[in-house]
Amino acid sequence: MEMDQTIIIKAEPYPFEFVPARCALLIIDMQRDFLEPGGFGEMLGNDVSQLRRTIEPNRQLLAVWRAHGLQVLHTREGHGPDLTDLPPAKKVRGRSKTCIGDPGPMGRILVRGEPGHDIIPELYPLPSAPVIDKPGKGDFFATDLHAILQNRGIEQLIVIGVTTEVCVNTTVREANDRGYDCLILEDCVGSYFPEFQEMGLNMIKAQGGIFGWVSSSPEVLAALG
Ligand code: TIU
Repeated sequence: MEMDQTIIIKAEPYPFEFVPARCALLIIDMQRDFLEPGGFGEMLGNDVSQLRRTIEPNRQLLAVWRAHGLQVLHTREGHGPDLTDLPPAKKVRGRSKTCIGDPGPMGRILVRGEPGHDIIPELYPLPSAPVIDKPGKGDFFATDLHAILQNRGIEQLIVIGVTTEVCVNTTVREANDRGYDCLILEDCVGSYFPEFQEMGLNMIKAQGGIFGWVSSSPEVLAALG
């Protein structure tokens, strides 16, 4: 399979056509604090197993994507150690006793440089892959992501990561408004809440694919060969 040829993948609401060389794999916020037992997500009472089921399909897809020499970008949600980029409204949201910036089970919660903020070892970025650090839920807000994608000739995104209804949905909407086609892989995105997983995907593919397409990693792996 030539990576500059168009590939067609079975997807909803209709097949997704893409040119791998112009398509990046965007891996959203697969961070220890969201996914690991004992992290921030679990501390808030969330069921991390709902996210952890995405690790193995993501790992397999990442390995194949890298083997074809295709582009990968990783993102991390978090804030600088002085918290100057943390809106006060975000800090106090949830009225939790422990909030962003406070000491947590894996260092200061969602602070750059702390163990819990980093990406899980199973999907750790190669030194050559851009890692976008972002203060918000959307990957495009207050980051260089759009410029990086433009500079690399990327027109389409395969989006994987967590969580489906929060950072994945926000990012797909931002990407759609900037002119990118987005394919979301349902086995590679996760929500702490099964009903939000289902509806988060439905919202993307409804109305003729209002924000993008939904498929699964086996379809992409089969197409790449
Ligand atoms: N990455 C991401 O989705 N951040 C969140 O805060 N997600 C929640 O579901 N809380």
